[in-house]
Amino acid sequence: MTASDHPHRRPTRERRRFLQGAGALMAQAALGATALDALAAGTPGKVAMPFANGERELATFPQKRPLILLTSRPPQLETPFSVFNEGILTPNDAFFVRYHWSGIPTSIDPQTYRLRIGGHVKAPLELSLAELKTLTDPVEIVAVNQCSGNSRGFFDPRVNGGQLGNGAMGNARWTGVPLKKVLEKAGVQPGAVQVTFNGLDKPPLETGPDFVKALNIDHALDGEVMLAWAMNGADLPMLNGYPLRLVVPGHYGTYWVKHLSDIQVVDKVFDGFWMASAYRIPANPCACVAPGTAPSATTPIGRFTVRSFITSLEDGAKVPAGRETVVRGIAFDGGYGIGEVGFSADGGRSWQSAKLGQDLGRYSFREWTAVLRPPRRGKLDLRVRAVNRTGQSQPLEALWNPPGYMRNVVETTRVTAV
Ligand SMILES: Nc1nc2c(c(=O)[nH]1)N[C@H]1C(S)=C(S)[C@@H](COP(=O)(O)O)O[C@H]1N2
Ligand SMILES: [Mo]
Repeated sequence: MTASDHPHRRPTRERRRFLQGAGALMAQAALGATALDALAAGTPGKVAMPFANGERELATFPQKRPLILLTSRPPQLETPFSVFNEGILTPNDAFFVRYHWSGIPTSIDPQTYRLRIGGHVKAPLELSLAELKTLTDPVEIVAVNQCSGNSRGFFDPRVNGGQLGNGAMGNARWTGVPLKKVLEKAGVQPGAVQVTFNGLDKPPLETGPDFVKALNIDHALDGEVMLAWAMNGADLPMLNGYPLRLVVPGHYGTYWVKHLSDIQVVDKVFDGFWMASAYRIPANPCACVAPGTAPSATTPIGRFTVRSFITSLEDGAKVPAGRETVVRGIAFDGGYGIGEVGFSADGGRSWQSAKLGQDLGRYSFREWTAVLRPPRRGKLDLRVRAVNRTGQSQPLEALWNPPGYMRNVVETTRVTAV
């Protein structure tokens, strides 16, 4: 089955009306602060995550369908998990939203917007959006964006931070130019060590550290890191970084700086708060420590761990006994590509190889399907475990670290054959 075979959800009347409203906003590439409040205020429903204090409201923000509300100032929205069964690409209006500071841009004029490139370069640049789009041939890549703290709500013992379910991830086709081309135009000077990225959002008070991220120079010049202005064939939604964001394939969302406005080449390791103090993981192969303990050394978070999910059946679903049910899901990793997906219908005692779907590239979600045929009525523990092309896989017991990052335990979906 391919992405195009998936039944796409028909827009309800409500949704269509909202999208029309969002279209009007999109035309001006603006989100009024009052519009944000008014739209967020109309909560169309509630959901409950399967962990303590997991009750959440659904909220509609401009250009977004109802999403799971974590915070409204700044907007932090999670994708309802059922969306991942709609198709392999996550629709823009369902894509999750993560910000650190409430000072987010609500209106950006694409005519006056500029991207500055400076620091340890031969010729500092200032590019308009139009200049950037015509600098070189645009490139496209399908890549997963996932927050480091995706699934944090499942950590046991619990940890501080946004109590996310599994919806702080999404897969999109990104269009833009390789960062390398822009850096080459500016001319990187010998002695360059890292490149820093800053966006137009700001902390509400000047004492808060501005959200600035850095990549090592080799990574920044690898030809894959990209400055993207479109996702899934449309302008970036405002809340996903209009008019330009960094796309760092295979790497956690923290590096995917939104509303990107300033790039600096630096000749030492950047020591800003969001690199030196936050988004760091235990510096050991599992990025884990014994629950409740602290790591002795940390390092900046990097590539995604391997993950896989069942998307076609929810916990508590009923399946027919004695008949076949095709179970479907997704798998992804940090960019080596999924090699194999194992599916178990007996809590991990026996495994069958799932069938892999269309390959949209090694950074994309990979669809898988497996046939379930419960011989008799009763409860079933369905498990899914992916292995990437370098042999990395998922642990059977959850790994733990203090910030609640990189969760990738083998997932269990409990269903009943009836
Ligand atoms: N300018 C800016 N870019 C940002 C952030 C931010 O707070 N400000 N958060 C980062 C984090 S932690 C994540 S997970 C991703 C989320 O991308 P999304 O909101 O488009 O889903 O954006 C990243 N880029
Ligand atoms: Mo994140």
